[in-house]
Amino acid sequence: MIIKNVNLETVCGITSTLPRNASTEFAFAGKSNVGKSSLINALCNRKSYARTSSQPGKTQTINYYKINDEFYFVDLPGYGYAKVSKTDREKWGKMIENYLHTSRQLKAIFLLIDIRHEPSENDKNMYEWIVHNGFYPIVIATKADKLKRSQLQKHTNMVRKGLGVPENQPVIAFSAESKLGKEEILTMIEDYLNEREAN
Ligand SMILES: Nc1nc2c(ncn2[C@@H]2O[C@H](COP(=O)(O)OP(=O)(O)OP(=O)(O)O)[C@@H](O)[C@H]2O)c(=O)[nH]1
Ligand SMILES: [Mg+2]
Repeated sequence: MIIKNVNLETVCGITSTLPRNASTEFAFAGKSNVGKSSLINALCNRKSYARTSSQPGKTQTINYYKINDEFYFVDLPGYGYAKVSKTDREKWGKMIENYLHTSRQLKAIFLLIDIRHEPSENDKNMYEWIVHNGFYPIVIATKADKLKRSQLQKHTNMVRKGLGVPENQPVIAFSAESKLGKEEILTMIEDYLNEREAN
C-alpha cells in the first residue's frame, strides 16, 4: 500500500457536528503524547503534516485526513493529560466516545500504547470500551526505538498482558524514528480495504 496523497479535510472541535463521511475510516486513539500524530505522518511519509509536539495535549480536535482520495485516517485527541481541567477532559472523553459510537464508516481502531510502560488504567478502560463497541483494537506499541532490540519482545508481551489482548490479535511494535512496524500496519490497512471490496 502506498500513500500518495494526504489532505486534512475536516477538523472538529468540541462543539462541532461530526461529518457523515462516505468513505472508510481508520481511527487512532491513545494517551496524550503517545505518538498518534507521528504515526499518521510516518504512514503518509510526511515529516510533520499532522502536527506533533513534545508537549502532551497537542491534538485537541478530531482531525480527518483523507488518504489517496479513498479513505480517512482519523486523529483523535489524546486522553489522560493531567494538565487539562477536569471539565475539558470530560468534554474530550465525550467527544471521542461520540465519535466511536456514531461513525458508520469506522473500519478499525488503532490503540497506541508507549512500549516502555505498563498500560495505564485509562489505556485499559479504552481497550475495553473499544471491545465493548464491537471492535478489536489493533494495538501499536509506540516509540520502539527507545528500547534495545532485545527488549522489544518482552515489552510487547507486557503491553499484551496489561490490556488482555488475545493471542490471535497482533501487538505491533512501532517506531516513527526507525519506521519499524510501518509496513505491517500499512498491510493491515490494505487488508481491511480489500475485505470491504470483497463483501
Ligand atoms: N523517539 C520517538 N519519539 C516519538 C515517536 N513517536 C512520537 N514521538 C515523540 O513523542 C512526542 C509526541 O508525539 P505526537 O505524535 O505529537 O503524540 P500524540 O499522541 O499525537 O499527542 P497528542 O496530540 O498530544 O495527543 C513528540 O515529541 C514526538 O516526536 C517514536 O516512535 N520515537
Ligand atoms: Mg496528536
